[in-house]
Amino acid sequence: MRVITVAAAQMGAIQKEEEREEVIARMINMMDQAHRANANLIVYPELTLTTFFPRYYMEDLLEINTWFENDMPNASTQPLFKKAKTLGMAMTFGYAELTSDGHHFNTSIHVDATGIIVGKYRKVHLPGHSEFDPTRSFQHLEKRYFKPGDLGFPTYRTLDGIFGLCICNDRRWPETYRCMGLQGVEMITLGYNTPSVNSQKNEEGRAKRQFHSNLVMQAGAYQNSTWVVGVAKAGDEDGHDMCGGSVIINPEGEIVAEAKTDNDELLLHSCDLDDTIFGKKTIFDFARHRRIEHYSRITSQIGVKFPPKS
Ligand code: ING
Repeated sequence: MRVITVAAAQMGAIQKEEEREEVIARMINMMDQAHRANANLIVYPELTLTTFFPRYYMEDLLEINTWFENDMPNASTQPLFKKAKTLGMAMTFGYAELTSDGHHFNTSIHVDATGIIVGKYRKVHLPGHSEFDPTRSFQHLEKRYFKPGDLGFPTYRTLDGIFGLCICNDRRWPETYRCMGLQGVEMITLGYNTPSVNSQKNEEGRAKRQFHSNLVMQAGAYQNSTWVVGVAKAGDEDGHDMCGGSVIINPEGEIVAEAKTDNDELLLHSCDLDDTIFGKKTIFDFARHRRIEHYSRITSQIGVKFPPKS
């Protein structure tokens, strides 16, 4: 038995004007709640510290950079790191990272109970677009504000297991999970900011979005025999509704905990990392079953190449 009590800390809406300090206070409040429930690890959403700013079209780099963190920890997040260390709580959270050499990433980190950053990931699959798109009911400018991640899909050993990170749109791509599955990952933590409607297909509403969000995480968990913790930033941000529905999914792909509200809401579940072993030793024993001689398209081809017309 390698049981970890996981707290999935869904965050309700963060308005554009909300200061980081206010958000950190909410995060600390949830960490206290998680500690009272004897949690070892708390998982926060993507871009936890601010509103989902890629919905806004900006041109001025100084304005854009106000949404980014230069260092981590920094003055605003230090209280969160200090609280976590005091409580002996590990945490993962996402933020907009501006590197010292001027690169912008959508980043997530895993901080262990002693305050050491043991895992870092930069979002690889950036959805949306880079220029203002008047045909969309709202903008989704991640390709404008972030560079694709340059760290690959790392895994790392902590809490007596093998952990990995991904972020939001990454969860929709099977390659994400398999790259970590091929490293023996036992728990993947991810955050998401998912608008409740499709900006290019208004009839695609929250129910369908929630279905797709669960579908891809459950598949990823099952097909790699790993736990998946998916945590939303939810609710109405300045008139833009975001899906909630944070979940904890076991290595058989079953949802074992699910958020009921669109507010700050803590999900708790005791996750035994040993529950990943059976799947990895049987149906998804990659070494025994995979036939990589037939998979070359997956890394040699970016888009579709159609078969010849007869
Ligand atoms: N948000 C959304 C997500 O992947 C999206 C964007 C939604 C893309 C639905 C495609 C379909 O959940 C982020 N931040 O990636």
